[in-house]
Amino acid sequence: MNRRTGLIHALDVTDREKALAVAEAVEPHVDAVKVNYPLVLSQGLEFLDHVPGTVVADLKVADIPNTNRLIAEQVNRYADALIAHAFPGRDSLESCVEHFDGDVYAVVEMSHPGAEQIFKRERDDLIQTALEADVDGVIAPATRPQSLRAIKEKTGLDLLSPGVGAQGGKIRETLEAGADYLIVGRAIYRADDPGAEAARIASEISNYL
Ligand code: OMP
Repeated sequence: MNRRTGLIHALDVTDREKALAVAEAVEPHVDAVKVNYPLVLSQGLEFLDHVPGTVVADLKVADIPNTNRLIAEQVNRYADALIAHAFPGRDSLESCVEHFDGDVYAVVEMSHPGAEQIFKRERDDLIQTALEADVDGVIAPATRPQSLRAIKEKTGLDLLSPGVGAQGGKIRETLEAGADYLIVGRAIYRADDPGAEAARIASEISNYL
């Protein structure tokens, strides 16, 4: 993905008109729009054809290699990047890398409090799996800048970081810890003026990149 603003909007909106309006409004200020199950399940994969700019399909693909292949082949037509879990293992992740035409990003530590239970403990193995599968970047938490720093040091890969805003992560801390892109959802799509809020966040990011 080409970094222009360092901002990715998580369009976790299920209403069609609202999703279209937000996608249009944020487009000048973001490097990509990330879509997740709430939007894909409510509007269908075909809806992604209406999202302007670069589309990241956050389907957190996490299955056996053959099923991952089938998923990647379905998403190829609709998205420029795909998010997959590293925990099913190297063969599963490699299947995404092999069969998805765009960038593949692997989740190595999640941002929510429950991720302390398993992800944090297994992080180094997940990083190793991501590196062996030759992914294009990793997803790591803005809610834990120390983890971010360690993940950046160990991978040297592009780091896409969710958790700024609604989950408590801070823009400056996250970028200083090594994030290359911030993934921001609710702080933007719930704002009175999502376009203006995306512009404001992109401008703040530009101070630190
Ligand atoms: P907000 O918390 O509303 O800014 O949204 C964050 C977005 O990032 C949502 O789409 C989450 O599903 C996603 N996300 C996380 O919040 N934490 C993670 O550890 C991983 C992701 C993700 O893979 O994008």
